[in-house]
Amino acid sequence: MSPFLLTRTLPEDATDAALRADVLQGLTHTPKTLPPKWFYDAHGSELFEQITELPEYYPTRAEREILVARSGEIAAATRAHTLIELGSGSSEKTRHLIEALNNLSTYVPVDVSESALTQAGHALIDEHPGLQVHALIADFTARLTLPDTPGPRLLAFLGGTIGNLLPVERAAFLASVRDLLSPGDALLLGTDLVKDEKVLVRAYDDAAGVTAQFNKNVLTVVNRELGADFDPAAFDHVALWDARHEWIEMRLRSRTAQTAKIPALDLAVDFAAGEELRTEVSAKFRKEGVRAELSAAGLDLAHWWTDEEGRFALSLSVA
Ligand code: AVJ
Repeated sequence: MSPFLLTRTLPEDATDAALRADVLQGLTHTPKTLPPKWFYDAHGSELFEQITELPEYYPTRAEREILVARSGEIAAATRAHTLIELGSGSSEKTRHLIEALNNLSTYVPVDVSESALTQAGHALIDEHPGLQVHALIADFTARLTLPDTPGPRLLAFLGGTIGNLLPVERAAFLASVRDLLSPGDALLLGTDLVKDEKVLVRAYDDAAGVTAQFNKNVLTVVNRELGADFDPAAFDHVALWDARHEWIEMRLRSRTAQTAKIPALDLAVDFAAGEELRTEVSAKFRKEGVRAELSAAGLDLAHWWTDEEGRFALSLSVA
């Protein structure tokens, strides 16, 4: 069997249909919203890579620190033969896990980006002869059908991306993850933790303005894909801490009263001066909250690891 298999579970035009539906829904609703998944075209993915290297953006470094320190323990606890990774992107941090998992035969990266899957998949095969990579082009928030691969399986969802889901969406997501697991399988989940408000806000409003560019890039995506005429410069980047929900919100604030046309939807969207469009929720967690959410989905928290500074956590839970 070829060491690299690629399965498309999304129809070629699914992305376009989903974008149209999300933009129509989100921009005709009060308050206006757009889901964060549309940040990640090629340019947005490049900007996100830059964010992960900013001095203010600690989550990537903190999670890597935990993976470097704990991969051996994760391998011993799971003895996984298959590693499944949701939202694998460049698979950069996953390397530490793949190297530590002695019994690993198969890696299943799941991402919406075919180019990221192909690139990362071939690089990993070069580094690990004998590793089978079965990449899935899929949206991890949709119902997933996984290839039949040897167990025990470790399903990893890293980066704190679960924080992009609202609490009800998280519950549904964790329940569907639980359904994918068999006895003996495990979930490795990355969660950013509640901390000082200034540290959190700085991580989403960096001095160099990269996060502001990343935020505004969603307007560029809508312009290109749906023929819209948003002027990104007519919006300000906003990052704020919602203490009640314990999440960071990113918004785009309209500098003036303006109207954007979206021809593909036959839609004109009015913004009042100062009106805000919510583009991202990034929830921050506490150990007991994570334990409770896992438990509600039928998963038992077995290990909880943080970086030295206690900024970010990796949890291992079992079905
Ligand atoms: C990729 C979802 C984990 O929420 O921290 C980074 C995305 N947004 N800066 C996050 C993001 C603004 C990131 N996640």
